[in-house]
Amino acid sequence: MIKALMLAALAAAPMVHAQTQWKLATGYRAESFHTRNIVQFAQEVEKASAGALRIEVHPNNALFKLSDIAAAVEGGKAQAGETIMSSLVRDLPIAGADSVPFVVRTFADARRMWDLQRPLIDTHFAGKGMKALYAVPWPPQGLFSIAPVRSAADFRGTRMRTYNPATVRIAELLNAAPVDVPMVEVNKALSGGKLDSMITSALTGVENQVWGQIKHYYPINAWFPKNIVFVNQQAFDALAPPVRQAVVKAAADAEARGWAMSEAISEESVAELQRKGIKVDRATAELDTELKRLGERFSREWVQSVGNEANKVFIPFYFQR
Ligand code: PCA
Repeated sequence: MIKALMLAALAAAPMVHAQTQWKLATGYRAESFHTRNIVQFAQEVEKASAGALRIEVHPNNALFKLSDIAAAVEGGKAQAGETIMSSLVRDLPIAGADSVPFVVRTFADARRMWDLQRPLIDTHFAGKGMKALYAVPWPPQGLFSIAPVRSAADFRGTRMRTYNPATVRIAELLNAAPVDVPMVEVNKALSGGKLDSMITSALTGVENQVWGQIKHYYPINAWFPKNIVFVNQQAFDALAPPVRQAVVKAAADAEARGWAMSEAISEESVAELQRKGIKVDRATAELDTELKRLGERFSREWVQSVGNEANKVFIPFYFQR
C-alpha cells in the first residue's frame, strides 16, 4: 500500500512544474536602476510561474561582457541578456535610431520612437532566434567635461569617452580621440587621467562619482538610448504556455516600471551632480548651433547608411509630432 502511494506520488511529480533556470547577463552594475528592474522582473516571473522558471541575474559584465551578450544569447550560451540597443548596429542598423543626436528630445518622444522601432527589432531578432522582452531608456544624454566647453573647437585634440558606434562617430566629428570605456569603468578611467569629456546621462555621472575630475555638465538632452532585454527563442519556446505568458506579462510591467524609474531619476541625478560641486550650465549659443549642425550631419549619414528602415522610423516619427 505504502509502495503504491509512493509510486503514485513519483508519477505525479513531473506534473508539478519541472523547474527551469535561466541565466540573464548584463553589463551594468547590480545597483543600477536597469538591473534592479530586471531583478524585480525575475522575481515576478518566479512568483507568477509558481517557481517553474527561475531567472538568475548576472550583472557587471561578469558572465559576458556587454558587447558579447547578444551573441551569447543568440548562441544559447546564456538564455537571456540585456545590452544597450545601439551597440547592436553592426548586425541590426535600425537599433541605432535612438542614438541619432537631437531627434528624440523627451521621454514622450522616446516612447514614440520605441513603438516605431519595436516591430523592426522584433523581425530582426526573430531572424536570429531571439525574442525582445522589453526596452527601457537611459535618462537624457548630457555633456560632461573637465574644462569648460564654449564651442566645438574646444574638443579638438582632447579625449572623449565612447560607449557605442554613435558616440565614436560624434567624437570623430568633434575632432576628439574616441576612448572606449565600459560604463562600470568610467570612474577608473577618469581618475587615471584618460578622459577629458563624455556624453552620457547625469545618472551615469552620479553612479561613477565623476565629480573628482569632471567640473562641468551641460544638459544638452542629445538622445535617449535604450537598454533592451531579450531571450533565446528556443529557451522561450521550451517553456509551458502559462509560463511564457507569465514572462510576457512581467516584461510589459517591467517596461512600464523602467520608464517611470528612468524619468524619476533623471532630474534627481542632475541635482546630485550640482550638490557635488559640478557646474551645471546651458551650452553657449555657439556650441548649441554647432552641436545641432553635427546632429543633422549625423542624421543624414545615418539615414543614408541604414536605408529604407530608417525612413520607416523617422518619417512617421516626424509626422506624428
Ligand atoms: N549610461 C550608459 C549608456 C547611456 C548612459 O546614460 C553609459 O554611459 O555607458
